[in-house]
Amino acid sequence: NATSNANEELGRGGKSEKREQAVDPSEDHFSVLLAGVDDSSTRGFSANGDYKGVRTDALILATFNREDKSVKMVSMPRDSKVEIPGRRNTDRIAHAHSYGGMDLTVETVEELFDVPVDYYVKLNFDAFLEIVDALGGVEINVEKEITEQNSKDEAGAIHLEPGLQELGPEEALAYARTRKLDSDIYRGDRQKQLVEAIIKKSAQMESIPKYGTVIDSVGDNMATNFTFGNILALFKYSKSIDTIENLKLEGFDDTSTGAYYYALDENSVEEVSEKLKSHLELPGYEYNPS
Ligand code: C30
Repeated sequence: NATSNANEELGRGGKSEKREQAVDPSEDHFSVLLAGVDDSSTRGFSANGDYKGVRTDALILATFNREDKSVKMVSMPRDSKVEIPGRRNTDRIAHAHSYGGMDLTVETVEELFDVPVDYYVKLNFDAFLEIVDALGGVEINVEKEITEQNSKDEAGAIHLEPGLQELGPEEALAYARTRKLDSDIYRGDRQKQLVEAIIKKSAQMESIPKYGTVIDSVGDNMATNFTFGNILALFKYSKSIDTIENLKLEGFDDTSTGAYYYALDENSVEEVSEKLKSHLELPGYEYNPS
């Protein structure tokens, strides 16, 4: 079965250490960590296999509140200086994956915000291309003119003019990767824009397009602890989502050690953490949408 290629539990099992009980995404509020890596499927793609040296260039934590029909998303810049469980020194958040795959990445994000990460979706360029293709493109408001390489790293192969438009797979990937135009912080904003567009496009689809084929080809390039059943339920759930809010993680460039880091503003981390906890309605927290 092709879906079993993508379905993969974390080492910790189905329940986050920060939960009393495992959540059910078709009933409970839940969180998902989205991780994009620059890696190929040639050696087999999995949550924790062949992670050495592979970094998460895109890392977004999304929380879903069923009653409020809302999603909140925060992007963690890849150079964010954080504590990685089990490592002596602080390091870039993207390195957690290169030391310990998704297990360690999930743990690192849970410690950063003190919130449970219930699910993860890890994917590479190929899976991203397949997903956007299956959706028939995604609608994005491109703010600045972009000239970027394509998935085969051919320089200047993708050119985007500013304006609201439908992006095809290669264009969407180029949009997700563009960094030199401004910075990794703006790149994170573009990635959140893409996730929002993917959710909105899924919600508009009558049925899951070419689903068998998509899962077949995506399976080798994606790993997730969502089951096939969860994914079908989420596809329906996407139609009920009313609001998607982007949270910003503030910080500043830090070259004090000679290497470049993005030093996170502690108050901002705390503020984001409180918002996520309340959105998930963790024990002791209530959610009051303002
Ligand atoms: C309902 C639920 C549960 C979820 C809904 C949402 C869903 C299901 C979404 C599905 C898709 C997902 C999970 C998306 C999440 C995240 C995204 C948007 C991923 C897309 C991209 C991806 C697969 C991986 C990350 C790719 C990134 C950000 C960078 C890699 C630069 C070098 C050295 C130069 C190089 C230069 C550029 C573009 N490149 O690309 O090119 O390796 O980037 O910054 O490392 O490289 O620097 O100087 O050689 O040319 O400037 P890169 P770099």
